[in-house]
Amino acid sequence: VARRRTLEIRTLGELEAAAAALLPEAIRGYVNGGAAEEVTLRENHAAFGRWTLRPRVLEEVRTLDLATKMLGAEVRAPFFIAPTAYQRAVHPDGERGMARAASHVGILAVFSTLSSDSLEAIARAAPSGPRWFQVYLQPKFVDSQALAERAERAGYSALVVTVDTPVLGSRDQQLASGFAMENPVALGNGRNVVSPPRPPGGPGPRFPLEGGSEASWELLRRLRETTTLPLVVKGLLRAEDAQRAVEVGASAVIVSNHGGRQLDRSPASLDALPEIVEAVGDRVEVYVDGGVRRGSDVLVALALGARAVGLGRPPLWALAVDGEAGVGRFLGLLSSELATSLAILGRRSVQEVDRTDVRPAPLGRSTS
Ligand code: FNR
Ligand code: LAC
Repeated sequence: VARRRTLEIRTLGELEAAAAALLPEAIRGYVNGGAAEEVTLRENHAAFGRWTLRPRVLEEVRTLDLATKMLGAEVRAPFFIAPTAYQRAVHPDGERGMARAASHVGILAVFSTLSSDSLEAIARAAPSGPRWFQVYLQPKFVDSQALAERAERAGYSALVVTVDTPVLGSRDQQLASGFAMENPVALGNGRNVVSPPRPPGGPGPRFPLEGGSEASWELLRRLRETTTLPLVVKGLLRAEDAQRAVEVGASAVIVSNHGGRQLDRSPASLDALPEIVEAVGDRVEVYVDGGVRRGSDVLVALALGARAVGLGRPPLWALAVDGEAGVGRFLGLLSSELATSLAILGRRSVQEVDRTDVRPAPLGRSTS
């Protein structure tokens, strides 16, 4: 299949199609697949269609400002690259290309414990960041601590602890495509870094999770005490969990269902956002990821109280299509869509967007 020239790509939808046309089936199944029947995967995007944006007219919008701050650091737009594993599986530029493209335009990128390049190599590729490191709690706490220390030394400015993955979800599409989780690309952070365990097999009644981590609120508190980096807790869908995360010292939370890859029938991330903003939004920054595909989606999330939104699959599609240049193109596209929507909404700055800018769509409105 011929690669499409990136410049011909005008929307994230076209990017998805271009990536689908060139990725081998197994990699496509891994990237695009969700858990089980993929109800949550579909709902993630559909949830945005349940809100309307309310334009304000004749506002002075000649200069548009997309910049905001995330944990005190200036970022050029209120969206970031969510952590995704094994980026070299989609393109040889891998995490280093992703880091360079994001850093070039001042967009935050978060890198996974399961990166195909080492966290140090990623940092060297784009020394100026902004850049955070995502931690999967390891079976032994000392190994999680070691990852945290390496990230701190390499200049990452926050730790994102993903807490929604005691075991990987049942990924029907991924399995059907033939993708094997075991070592698809060399793990950049070392052979002893483990991925969350695969779902247990065999008849019950007891399922020891081989290679599982002793994740607990107490361990999160210990991690908090052993690092000077701010802690961001990723993968929350309930107000009471967000409260506990703040109690153990999180500086921010990411409302997320892992891109619909974990528990099918868990709520769309956007649907869980309001209760979490209500519970902790006055104390910590709240971000959300899952299903963001348009500049107008970003505005809806901001209006509902998110400080910024993460994108997981779209930057991978961009990387697949044209490596580092593709990611640059993707970031440009989303920024320009966001600026367009912001102007027509009648807001000069993304920081001015508030709850009055959205209203629930009338029931029965069709969603995408
Ligand atoms: C992910 N995600 C993820 N999250 C995480 O904390 N660590 C990881 O290693 C990964 N790996 C990963 C791989 C792939 C292929 C995907 C698609 C996702 C979840 C990711 O950070 C994010 O929560 C979702 O991808 C957001 O949903 P969208 O933007 O893909 O709809
Ligand atoms: C995934 C894991 C690795 O979603 O986070 O595939």
